[in-house]
Amino acid sequence: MTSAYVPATGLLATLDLLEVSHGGAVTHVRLNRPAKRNALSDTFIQQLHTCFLNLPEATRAVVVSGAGRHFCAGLDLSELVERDIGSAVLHSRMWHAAFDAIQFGRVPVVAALHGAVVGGGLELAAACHLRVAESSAYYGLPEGQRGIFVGGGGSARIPRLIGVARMTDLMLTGRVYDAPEGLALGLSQYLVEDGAGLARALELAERIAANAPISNFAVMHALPRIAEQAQSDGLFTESLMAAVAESTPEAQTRLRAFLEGRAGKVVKG
Ligand code: 1HE
Repeated sequence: MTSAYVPATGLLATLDLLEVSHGGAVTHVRLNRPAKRNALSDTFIQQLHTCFLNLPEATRAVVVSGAGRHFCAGLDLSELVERDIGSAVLHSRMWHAAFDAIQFGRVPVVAALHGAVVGGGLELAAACHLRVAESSAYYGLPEGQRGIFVGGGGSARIPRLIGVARMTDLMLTGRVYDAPEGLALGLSQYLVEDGAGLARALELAERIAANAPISNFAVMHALPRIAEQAQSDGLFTESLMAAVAESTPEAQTRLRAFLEGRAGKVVKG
């Protein structure tokens, strides 16, 4: 499936820590620093940010994967030199901006995970909208052992996936979850054999890309916000979002297609 993908040109092609390619409406962003297990240097974070701010107009969904034996080893520890408090806050905020551009960007993002998904690598995976894990994937937050704390949005995003108690356990004890545990706990939504993750993620992304953009937007932007609202506020937000989506010409076209027997039925997977 990846063979149909063509390398990005222009700005995205200049991002040397990423390998970006396009296959129609799906863009594949591969973390491309395998010799360092895709450890996230400052430049790497900036390139990810640039990439997600500059996705082509035609992109409707993205897949993020990692080159080499691991998805991502997290923060590049070699850059963790002494920082004063001000620059440490700005460093963390740089990660937040980049990962917000993923979570609250224009299109849904599917992560294809294998090997180590640790520290900032897990924070990156948590900023994506769906996660497909290969059997080799494992999850950890070694920040506790390194004498630091999460700074890439993990404390806000990971408990929303697995709960505060499980994140506390990962950080205090250095516990590592394997791929089946990750599936059961909600770190991934899909579990596939080794080597099958990227193809599955691309297939899901293609399915996502076929949805109406306004529906995908609502899922990405309204769902997490409604989850944080009081129920009555959430219900009101839902009504507004539903009304916006329903009133688009694309919704009208799609509804008519179903009623006239021209659209697919919901069938068992
Ligand atoms: C690195 C990093 C890194 C590898 N920063 N250089 N993250 C961690 O604490 C995880 C640290 N890494 C590991 O536990 C292991 O490297 C792995 C389990 C991910 C992979 O093991 P392995 O045996 O495949 O590779 P390796 O031999 O350990 O590493 C290969 C090279 O990558 C080696 O460099 P080389 O020059 O000796 O070849 C490693 O030093 C280098 N490398 N991981 C820098 N993380 C916003 S806050 C986020 C806070 C965090 O993310 S803390 C968690 C950091």
